[in-house]
Amino acid sequence: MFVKFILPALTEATSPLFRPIKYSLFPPLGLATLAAYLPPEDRAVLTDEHVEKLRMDDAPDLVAIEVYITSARRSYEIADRYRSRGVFVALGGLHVTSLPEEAAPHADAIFTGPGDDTWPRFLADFRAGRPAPRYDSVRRTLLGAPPIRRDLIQRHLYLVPNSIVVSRGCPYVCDFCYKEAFFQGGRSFYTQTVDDALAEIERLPGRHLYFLDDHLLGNRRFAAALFEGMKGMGRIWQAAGTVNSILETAVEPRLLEKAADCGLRSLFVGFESTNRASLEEQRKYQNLDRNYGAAIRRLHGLGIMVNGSFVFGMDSDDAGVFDQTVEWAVGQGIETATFHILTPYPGTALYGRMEAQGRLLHRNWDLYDTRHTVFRPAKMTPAQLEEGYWRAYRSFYRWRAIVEGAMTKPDWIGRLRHFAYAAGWKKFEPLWDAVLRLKRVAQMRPVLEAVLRASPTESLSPRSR
Ligand code: B12
Ligand code: SF4
Repeated sequence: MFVKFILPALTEATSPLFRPIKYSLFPPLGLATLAAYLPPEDRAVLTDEHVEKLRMDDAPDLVAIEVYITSARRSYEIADRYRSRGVFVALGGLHVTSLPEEAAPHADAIFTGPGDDTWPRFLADFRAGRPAPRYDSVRRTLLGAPPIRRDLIQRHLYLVPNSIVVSRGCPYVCDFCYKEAFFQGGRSFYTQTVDDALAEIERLPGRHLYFLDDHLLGNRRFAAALFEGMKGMGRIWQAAGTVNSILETAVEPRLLEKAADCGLRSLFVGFESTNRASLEEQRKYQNLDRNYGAAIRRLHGLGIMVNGSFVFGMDSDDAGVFDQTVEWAVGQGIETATFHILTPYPGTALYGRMEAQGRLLHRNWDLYDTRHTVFRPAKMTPAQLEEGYWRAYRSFYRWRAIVEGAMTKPDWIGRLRHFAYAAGWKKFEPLWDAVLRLKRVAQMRPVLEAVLRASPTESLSPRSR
């Protein structure tokens, strides 16, 4: 059997004029995970439209497409093309889970939730000649999952080919997050076994890893055992965690110290807002009354850089929120920031509320990319929200702010690392574009590793040298 896995891209990612580096960061891990359920005698191809041209003149027996909200239109286009030639098309992923009725007319079979239980079930049905039109995930476990088909990933096309997920979901429930809708009907937070996770890490070549788990520190016992096992592997890695987990890990088992000790060098932290009312509104209770400054100091003290995530446009946000947030983030010495315009994804509690209040401006999913205002904000106009969002990026990444942020670091190694990392992402975008066009992104990997490695607290983690 010939199975083709496709990750379609949103229009921007394939622009002939400018290619943002973010689309060449990570390979399609979800699809490579599904490909692992095929026996070796089947032929599998994995095409990521973000980094390569998609040809549709082939004749697979089965096409499996991962659908995100921003690439839904393109996904349906590709599905329709293959189906018009009689190819069986399976659609799954976050957006299909949110809106199965929208996806169904474009597919022979749709899948909701994680595919780890439904996909193997479907493959058996497909081979037997009686595939069902819909598969809903109910049995949630990663036990016994086969190793991801990394051989299908074209490593040289990505800056971070070693992305990895060792859990699914997250223990929290935030109003704007896709998570509750995606994991409806079963467990919404579960991990691999520590041994399986370590074995997957061992299989990855090179030094650098990026954990894409929503909350790597969510299960402390699992995380502690994982970090214990990673000691001595000589890895440097990045991941995501919540503010409370950073503060709470000061107590035993001193998770963050363990993480730093086995190579954690930068953490994506969901601060979301410095405004208490906004956090309450989004039911982000785990952030309420947390000392953000203390969390940042704790990370910096361990040589871990901070990528702060912030959301603008909550009902308590007025036009002052952009400057306040940037000023605060720069003053705290946060190295990189990711800003988002609040976006109600279908299926979330936020979407339900906005819809009920008649505040959705349109349902053009292409623009549900966290960079466009798609609802009517409470204390600003939609245009003010967009303008403020772009201004926040410009002010956070202006040279003066980068230097100011760097100068909050106590020593020159820390200052230089801050400067190189922050400037590297945003100030050299034309350079990244050229590197991508020349297909030389892999050559930039050692630079990323060197910046991450330049830890002011290297003495804390001798094994990571
Ligand atoms: C890596 C990542 C990216 C990468 C690249 C994506 C990639 N290469 O896969 C980059 C940086 C490019 C990116 C960009 C964006 N992203 Co992003 N990203 C992620 C992240 C962190 C991890 C994805 C991942 O690998 N997951 C792990 C794998 C194992 O899970 P999975 O992909 O979901 O696959 C499983 C199931 O979905 C299912 N499945 C998937 N496809 C199919 C198909 C079939 C046939 C079947 C049976 C099953 C199935 O089975 C798989 C195994 O269980 C997620 C958060 C998350 N935790 O998922 C956000 C996330 C997907 N991103 C999101 C968003 C909003 C964006 C942006 C719009 C943000 C922005 N402002 O730039 C852009 C645009 C994305 C686009 N191209 O359209 C949202 C998506 C919301 C939505 N409803 O679609 C998420 C969920 C983040 C969030 N918390 O809101 N992203
Ligand atoms: S903590 Fe993050 S991943 Fe978890 S529910 Fe909230 S926004 Fe989603």
